Amino acid sequence: MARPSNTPSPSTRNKNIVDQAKGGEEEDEEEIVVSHIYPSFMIPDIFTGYPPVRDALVTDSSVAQDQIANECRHFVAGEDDILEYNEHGVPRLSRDKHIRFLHLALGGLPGRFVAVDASRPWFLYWAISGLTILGEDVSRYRNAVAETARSMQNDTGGFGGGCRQLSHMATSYAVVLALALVGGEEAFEVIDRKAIWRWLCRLKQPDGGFQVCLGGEEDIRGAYCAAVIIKLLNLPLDLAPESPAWTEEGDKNLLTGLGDYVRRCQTFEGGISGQPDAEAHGAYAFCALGCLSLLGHPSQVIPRYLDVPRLIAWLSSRQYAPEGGFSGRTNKLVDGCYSHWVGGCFPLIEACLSGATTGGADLAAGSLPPAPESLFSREGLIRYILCCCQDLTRKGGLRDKPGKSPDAYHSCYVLSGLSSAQHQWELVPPEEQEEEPASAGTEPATSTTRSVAAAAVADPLWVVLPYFEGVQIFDQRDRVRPIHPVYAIPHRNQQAIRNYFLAKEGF
Ligand code: FPP
Ligand code: K
Ligand code: ZN
Repeated sequence: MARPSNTPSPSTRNKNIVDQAKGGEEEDEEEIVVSHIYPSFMIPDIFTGYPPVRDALVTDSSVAQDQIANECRHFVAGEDDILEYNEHGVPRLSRDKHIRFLHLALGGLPGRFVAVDASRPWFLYWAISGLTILGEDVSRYRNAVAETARSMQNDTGGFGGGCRQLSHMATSYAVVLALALVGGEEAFEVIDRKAIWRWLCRLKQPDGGFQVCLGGEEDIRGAYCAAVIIKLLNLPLDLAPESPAWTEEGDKNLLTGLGDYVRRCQTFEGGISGQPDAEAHGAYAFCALGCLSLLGHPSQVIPRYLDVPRLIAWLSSRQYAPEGGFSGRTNKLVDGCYSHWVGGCFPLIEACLSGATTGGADLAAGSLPPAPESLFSREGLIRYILCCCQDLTRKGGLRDKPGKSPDAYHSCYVLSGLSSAQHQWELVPPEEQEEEPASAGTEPATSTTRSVAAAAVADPLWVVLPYFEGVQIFDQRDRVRPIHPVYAIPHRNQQAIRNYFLAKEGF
């Protein structure tokens, strides 16, 4: 149902904000329309009104912010004519359209895509991951992905963006995840593990971090991608002598100093930057938490290296109202992809805090309080995703924000974010973990059955449940598949690839 015709049109305050932002005319008394509560919709005021606190200083950033808040409010407040809202003011997930969009993204692309040729491995991962989250069986792409991956692999280790392109940490990460998603021996056997291990050794730096390619920049993407690759492929941690981090004493390995490198990326704002002394950004917060979560039990490792309360304050500041979605950094706009990069941080933070109740989090300076029920507004994020990020006018697919075109990248990460908003992940505390069997995980797509994700006894044990609040604002049929909070693929796929390589002796 679209907005009932007897409901008020967008507010006059709405116009005021835009005028003011443009540095416009003097207003005597700003007319404040508190909210638009449509009798037939149950939409909390926070998503139908305007932010109570606004920066009085008009800048390009504040103008852009007001315009986007305004535009998103229209969709979130139940005013759009194309969206069909349920009684909570939330539209359905157009699953079939998005599935079609992502299958098409795996086919031939128009000529202008030549500009992103070096990101072909990413397109593989984004489309296949999006399809997986939507419940599609992607094993039909096994052959094609294996062949494409083979053409991108270099004898000197790792995967480039295409045939004979330089190996890069990001493209290698994307290829490994795409192979894990299609699954099966044929896909796993493409990977030259010995070569990728040697290549990672050459990228490892004496200060603990990783370069993203030989002679390239060292940043936190390198730290996260390397940790994921090492874990999924069960690579040995020993350093080859050609590593810049190798020492004669033999006291360093691939993970030595990695936590300290991540620590140096936390900024004065509390967020995480790509490299020490740069600007905090949500994508890098996810890389930091993901990386640390692979170094041991998150409840122990995360507080050892990060100021968690300051990080939580920064992460919380990323969620806006009335939009409901997340921004990537201070004074910037909401964007659907941060549903994953920022939204995906919360399960890791929650896991870190849940250890606090059991003594897992051993902070030198005092202990962390236990996590509250939820550290962000799942409802707000779900509203932003379903109201603002679906392109229903034409071909389907998910997008950054209204007015932007859908693409595979945003489709993948908007859906990943939807998945984390719809599920609750719990981590078994380290001291209880030994008693749990390292059983194969099964996924509760829509049920309330607990499932256990454990690759090996030493790996942190994640348990996933569908998340239910008092009132569920979205249709139960729109609950998407859970994905592992660290690897961003279903835990069944994560286990399959890791177990495959765990069973191998040597390379
Ligand atoms: C700013 O873009 C974006 C960044 C500074 C970082 C982007 C990095 C990632 C999305 C992923 C990195 C992670 C891996 C695993 C490779 P912008 O200025 O266009 O957007 P903004 O205004 O929202 O900050
Ligand atoms: K952006
Ligand atoms: Zn984006």
